Amino acid sequence: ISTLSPCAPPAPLPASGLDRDQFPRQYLGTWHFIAAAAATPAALETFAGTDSSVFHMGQGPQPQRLQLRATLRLKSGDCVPRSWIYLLNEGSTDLATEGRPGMRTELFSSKCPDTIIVQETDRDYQRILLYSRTPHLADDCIEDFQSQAYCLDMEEFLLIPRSQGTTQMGRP
Ligand code: MYR
Repeated sequence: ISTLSPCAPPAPLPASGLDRDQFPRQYLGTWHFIAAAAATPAALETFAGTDSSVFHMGQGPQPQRLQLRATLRLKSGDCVPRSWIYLLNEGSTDLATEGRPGMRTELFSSKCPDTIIVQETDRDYQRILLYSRTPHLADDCIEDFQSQAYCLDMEEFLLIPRSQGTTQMGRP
């Protein structure tokens, strides 16, 4: 062994002392999809045709439900709307997806401000995704995400291109 490099996986958002006044409120609103990482290419395949994508997290009709809407911009230039309902668990920052019983979404803090790391685990894949409040993110923030992914043995990396310009919510 030559050098032991310090390995730091993403830090989970602290669930202890979770304040329902603050959470999930501070994460509502617009997020831009920046990058994804996984151990296998198959886990990232769903994003392979994706150009810049914008997500909007909103409060559902009941406080324990969140509504996520997305406009995915494809490399072809087409925009595809998507939506999900997340169910909040009492005392936790983990999210369940309505209609996807095997799927778990966990939230992690990232070192850069105004970014969040989301880990998705389903029966057959696990991946981490980086979102930012701003469409462009400094390279060192992206590199930092990538090294956290390496730490989790996720060596497949996908930087979401934005060759079609930024898509806008509600304006496909
Ligand atoms: C998918 O494409 O597989 C779904 C992606 C999930 C995107 C999550 C976007 C931002 C997350 C912000 C966290 C808010 C939690 C209250």
